[in-house]
Amino acid sequence: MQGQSKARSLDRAGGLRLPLRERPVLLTAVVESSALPPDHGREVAFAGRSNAGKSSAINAITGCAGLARTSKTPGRTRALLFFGIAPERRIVDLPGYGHAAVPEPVRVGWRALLTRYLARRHSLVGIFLISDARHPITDLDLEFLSEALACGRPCHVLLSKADKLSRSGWLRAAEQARARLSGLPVEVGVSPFSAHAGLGLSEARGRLLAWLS
Ligand SMILES: Nc1nc2c(ncn2[C@@H]2O[C@H](COP(=O)(O)OP(=O)(O)O)[C@@H](O)[C@H]2O)c(=O)[nH]1
Ligand SMILES: [Mg+2]
Repeated sequence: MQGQSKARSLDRAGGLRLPLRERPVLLTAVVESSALPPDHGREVAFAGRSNAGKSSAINAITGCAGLARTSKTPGRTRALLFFGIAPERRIVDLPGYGHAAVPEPVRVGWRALLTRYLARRHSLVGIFLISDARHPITDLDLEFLSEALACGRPCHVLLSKADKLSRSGWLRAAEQARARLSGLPVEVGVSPFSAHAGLGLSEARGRLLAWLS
């Protein structure tokens, strides 16, 4: 399934090389642990609240518009979406948390799936947490990060939609986010990001490739 990769241009950032598929593909959408794809190779997950900009970040970072569908309706992604971007290399779009309209039993199911995934998945080598630059890092974000770090997963925060702020606005947002994360047991980097304007894009690609290489 993951054959025929052709080198594409994501490898410019940081001089890292990874043969990327010409077209990343949706491998599978998973709603229960038993359906996870084989746990070998490496994968990087994108987490965050519903509507934070996860799917847009995936599309921008892979340079593949429309790969992860983006939506103005929060809470649409109800499964872990696995995208193959190179042989044995995957990106995972995690279900967004914090959407009030999701019924409690569904939410409990997601939590259980996510907890298990974070704790047990050998190929999970890094996590981008996407958080809207216009809003403070939420308690749910902190909870997620604490859990992921406790499972030994390196995390990096992308402050999304930075194009909606002035430069001084996103610089301040990054500073406030760093202060908010300073109590975590492991240092978590914070970068302003815009899927629409390309801000922070090559840095994010460099980090993705470093994790996946
Ligand atoms: N201005 C701006 N809007 C964005 C950006 N990234 C995402 N959005 C918008 O935010 C909404 C939610 O984005 P989406 O990627 O679907 O979020 P997800 O629910 O976390 O996957 C959509 O309307 C996007 O167009 C960005 O960098 N800049
Ligand atoms: Mg999404």
